[in-house]
Amino acid sequence: MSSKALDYESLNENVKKVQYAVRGELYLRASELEKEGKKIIFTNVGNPHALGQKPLTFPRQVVALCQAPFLLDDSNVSLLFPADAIARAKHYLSYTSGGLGAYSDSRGLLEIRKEVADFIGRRDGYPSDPELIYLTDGASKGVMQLLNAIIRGQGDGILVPVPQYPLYSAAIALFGGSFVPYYLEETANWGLSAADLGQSVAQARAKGITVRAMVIINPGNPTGQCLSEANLRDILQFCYQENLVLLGDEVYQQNIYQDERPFISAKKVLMDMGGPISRELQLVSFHTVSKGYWGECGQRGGYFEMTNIPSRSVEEIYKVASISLSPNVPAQIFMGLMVNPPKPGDISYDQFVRESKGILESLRRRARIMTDGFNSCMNVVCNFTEGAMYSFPQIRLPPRAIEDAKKAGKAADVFYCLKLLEATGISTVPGSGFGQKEGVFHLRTTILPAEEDMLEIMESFKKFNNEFMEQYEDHPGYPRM
Ligand code: DCS
Repeated sequence: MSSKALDYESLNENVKKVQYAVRGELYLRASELEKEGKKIIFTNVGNPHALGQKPLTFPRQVVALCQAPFLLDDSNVSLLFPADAIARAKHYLSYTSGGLGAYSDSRGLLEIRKEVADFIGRRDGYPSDPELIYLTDGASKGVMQLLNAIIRGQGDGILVPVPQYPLYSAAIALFGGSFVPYYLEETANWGLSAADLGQSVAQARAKGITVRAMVIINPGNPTGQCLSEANLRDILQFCYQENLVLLGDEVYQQNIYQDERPFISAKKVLMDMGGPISRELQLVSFHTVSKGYWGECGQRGGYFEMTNIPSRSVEEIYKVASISLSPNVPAQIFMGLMVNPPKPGDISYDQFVRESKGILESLRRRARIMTDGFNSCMNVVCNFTEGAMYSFPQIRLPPRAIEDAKKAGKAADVFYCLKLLEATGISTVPGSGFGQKEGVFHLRTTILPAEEDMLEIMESFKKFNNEFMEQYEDHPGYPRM
């Protein structure tokens, strides 16, 4: 009998090739254990509200009113909602034709794109054009739209940092392109060098691959580093020389936990450089409502901004966005609120600042507790989480542990993470899901568990880890790192 199109054997091979570790084997096992009644600490996804983070009040008030506009006609509305939230909801509703239940333009509502452009202008000190800003269902959809537009076939390569967030490897596989890794240097705090970049491109070209674009994740996921201005300049120069589009994933721009390297956007550095590069280098930058102190992952709101992309290509990207009709309209409003939050003097301003600062300061303390905790463990070393939402400790697995993993038919880091999960309920992602140098093992955890639980979690991690290491070291207790 001939196979049917949705039989596994006859599926699109690109679909089968996709791997996505953040919801992979560890996550599935954790879900099973949870069903059996074990308490699981889900640190595998950067999903702050799932770990207890409370939503900011003002944006939820505005969106609640937009979702239930009849409340605006209720005589009690001003007892339940502050006047600035009411005014803002009316303002947003006046932009839509039919409220939140109606499709918007496929690029998103123009007025919200203008709010985004104003935000970018204030942030970078250079004007931004709302016609070059598209709103999306989370940053993921934007990244996929752009990769889809760039990748023409297997001969097209995309330069991606390793370790990387697997959206990139997965989407490149799905669209049938080639993944071209460039390695971040752990001993240099996950920095990158232009020389290594050149080598990665040369190696890909030797295999007949046309490298078309380069991805940067700043601040990094899973690595947590913040790129310096000098680093960004080198990257831009490199892309210019090599004729690459730069895809700047800047979803963690609000998540900064040190003062030495504040977030600087690739767009600002490009504009600061001036000259031909600033008018010619093609750059697309991504942002989201899922991260920062918003953490509104479930709302699925994002945008991308295109710089130096010719208008015919912008039109084509618009056409493809139109196939999905419209990005989520409630999410667009979250985006408007994120880029244009309450201002000094507004009724909701103090509360907004109190809530957002509270979240950010706590994340900063948690980043420190986690890094210090990991560094106090046997055979574990961890760079400080300068930004983003993750810790990415290196786990130096003894040879006998690696052998046992092989016997169990598991990658060594998967083996370690599964044992950690069974022993402690801590659900992490093995480093191999993000790409690893040969023979080097990591795990990724978020820094998102509640602050009051953090010390206990790190204690339980340490107890498991040190017992594991003692069990597998040939000379237990020596050497310790
Ligand atoms: N880019 C990076 C670097 C991310 O880490 C994520 C989400 C996204 C884009 C996409 O986010 P949205 O589509 O929600 O805007 N990070 C995932 C992760 O590693 N854990 O949780 C989600």
